[in-house]
Amino acid sequence: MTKTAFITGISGQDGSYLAELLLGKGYHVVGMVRRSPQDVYPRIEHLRDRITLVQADLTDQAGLIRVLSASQPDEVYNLGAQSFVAASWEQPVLTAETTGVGVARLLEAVRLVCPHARFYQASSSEMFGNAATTPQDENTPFHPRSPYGVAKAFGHHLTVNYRESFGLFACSGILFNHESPRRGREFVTRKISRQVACIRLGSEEQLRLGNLHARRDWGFAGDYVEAMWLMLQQESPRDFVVGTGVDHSVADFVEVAFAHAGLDWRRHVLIDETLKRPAEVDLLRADPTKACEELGWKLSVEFEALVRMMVDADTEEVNQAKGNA
Ligand code: NAP
Ligand code: F7E
Repeated sequence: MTKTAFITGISGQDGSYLAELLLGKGYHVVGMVRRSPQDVYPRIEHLRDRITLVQADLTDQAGLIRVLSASQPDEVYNLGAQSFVAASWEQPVLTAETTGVGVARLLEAVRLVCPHARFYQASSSEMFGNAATTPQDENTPFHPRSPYGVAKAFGHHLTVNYRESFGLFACSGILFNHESPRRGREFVTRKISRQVACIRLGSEEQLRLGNLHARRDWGFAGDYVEAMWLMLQQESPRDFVVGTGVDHSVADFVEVAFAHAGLDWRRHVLIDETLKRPAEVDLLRADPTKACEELGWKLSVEFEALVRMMVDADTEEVNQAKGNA
């Protein structure tokens, strides 16, 4: 029988890759989007005739109950969130409402409407924040450093709590940074790849960045949605850390990206103090042993290949835009 998967945040980076993965496995995919006057969702336009889109918002309880009742899913993936860490200091209450309390609304809707559905919560390495130990695994204590990290910690604990309280098949995936050519342009990797493409093609000269010393564990988003799906195929619900196990600095990303375009980054990068965060997370590195051993999860793209993939995709996109102008 065809299974139905329900995805919040389908218009985002991960939502688009997850929808492709699930369509390939024969699922009926229902994606939840916020109402948009343009009715255009660029990352999933190529899938529009194969998926069902429904309109609702993580801040609206009744809407979540309505769309889950109508779709009666077998699996629910909660990827919707205000996901930009820097914005969470400017909009802490919105971030709490969407990224934190939104999880409570969705879990309540699942409990009331489709309690047998399997539930995936998109938790984040930002919950570790100022972590006492490196690398971080499923037992590392949380010390979030941003309103976003705090909201994600609430969502994580509530997911575990609904599993323990109501017996829901609810899993929390603690995912480290994952990137792709579909990454939002405000995140540092895409900001770099996009600007390198513009500099390479002569339409820009400078790239303004904040803290170049921060270190992250960066992987390819296409690999990480596979881990989400695998978590919901297990016999029992559990939580998993997903990452590459290798960290790099923002400066490393800059260097590889500019070198790939045949440019010297020192001639183009400026430090802008206003881009530094009120509280930084200096270092995150995953210990993905449990995901590798128990889910059989594997990486397919290494760091340098990821950087090159993003620079090449942006070069093509910027080139095309110039041609169309
Ligand atoms: P993304 O590209 O920013 O996508 C976020 C999605 O959430 C978008 O589809 C957005 O819709 C939707 N959304 C925002 N506010 C909403 C609301 N009030 N109601 C319903 N939907 C709403 O994020 P991503 O990189 O794909 O990440 C997916 C999830 O994983 C997020 O929860 C993120 O916090 C988490 N995560 C990401 C990473 C990473 O490195 N990418 C790592 C760990 C965890 P619009 O298109 O309408 O804005
Ligand atoms: O920042 C530094 C910045 O915004 C990475 C989200 O997907 O991953 C992501 O959160 C680092 C930080 O990602 C700029 O200070 C320097 O140290 O790309 P980012 P993030 O904050 O790690 C986690 C796992 C999530 O869950 C989140 O949803 O880069 N940095 N200069 C900069 N960052 C940005 N954005 N822009 C700069 O100019």
